[in-house]
Amino acid sequence: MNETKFQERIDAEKKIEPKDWMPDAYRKHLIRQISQHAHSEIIGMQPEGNWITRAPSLRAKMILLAKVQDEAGHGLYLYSACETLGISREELVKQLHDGKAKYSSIFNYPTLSWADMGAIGWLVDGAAIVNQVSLQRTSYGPYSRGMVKICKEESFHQRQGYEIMAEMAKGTPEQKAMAQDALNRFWWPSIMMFGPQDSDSPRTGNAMKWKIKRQTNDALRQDFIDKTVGQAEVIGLTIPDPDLKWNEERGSYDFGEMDWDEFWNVVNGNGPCNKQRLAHHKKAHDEGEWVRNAAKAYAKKQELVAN
Ligand code: BYC
Repeated sequence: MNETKFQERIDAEKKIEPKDWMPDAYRKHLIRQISQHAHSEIIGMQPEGNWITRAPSLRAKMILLAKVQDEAGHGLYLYSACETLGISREELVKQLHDGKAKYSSIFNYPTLSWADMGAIGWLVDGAAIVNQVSLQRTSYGPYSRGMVKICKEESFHQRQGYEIMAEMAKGTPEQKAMAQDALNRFWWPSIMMFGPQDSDSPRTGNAMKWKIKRQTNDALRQDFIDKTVGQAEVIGLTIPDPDLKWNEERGSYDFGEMDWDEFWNVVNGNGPCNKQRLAHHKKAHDEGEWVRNAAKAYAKKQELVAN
């Protein structure tokens, strides 16, 4: 297969599978995106893991534990999908530790109160779903199939977050204020998850041509905002954007300017928690070395027994 045939296949909505011929640039683009997605799931366990020991009830603790475990599972599906492109898990983790691979900007913000668990589930998982529902139709087979399973679990996550916010919003004035404060802090970083504006997004051109991305950053961001504003209204919370206004003509909400300096600062490693998140990952990785060695030794033994 050559590049023209490859593009024809993409245009005909046929999936590309691991053993199919693909241009090197397509393979590299996918390795970058899928690995960053995997790292986001794993690093994303940290801000929520922070609240497992302080959940306000046994029920809340069980739900949060299950959610954080799900995120680990999502990371594993995504690392596996990425490995089908011919890169090892060790190399992927090394790229994360060396700062070569990114992970979602959102996880570089601290979680200061229990309401932040609500805001993350509602907004961060909500934003992730909007992106991932679109990625279910991505052109690379293993990534696309991984997204189907991940989206099912994400909808449960989104609802658990919204439930926390709804409960707190109808609680005492202090609880409602905590929920509003979490929304105030997480709103802008959540809509930044969709990446830079289309005019400033160097990867979008190829991603759309190869149908890796099915919608642009701005289209997905708009979709998320349009879905979420009404949900805030239902529970009596206010989206912290004075420019947010329904635009009858577009059939969508207009919204205010994001702080792009803040966005790039966080993406480039200088957000409030970047150093802490990476240091924690490295420490956990080092401490887990004996587990990886034991697993490898066991696999080797099984291989010897089988032969
Ligand atoms: N954060 O040309 P662009 C979750 C980078 S986690 C950091 O638009 P692209 C969850 C971008 O990588 C959900 N970096 O790039 C887990 C690029 O840099 P490089 C995570 C960002 O790839 C636990 C540069 O900026 N979801 O579900 O076309 C608990 C230029 O950007 C960000 C995914 O990863 C950002 N926000 O578009 C709860 C989805 N935005 O690589 C929830 C898969 C941009 O050239 N990924 N950059 O050095 C994607 O859909 C796309 O990669 C993005 C960016 C929309 C993120």
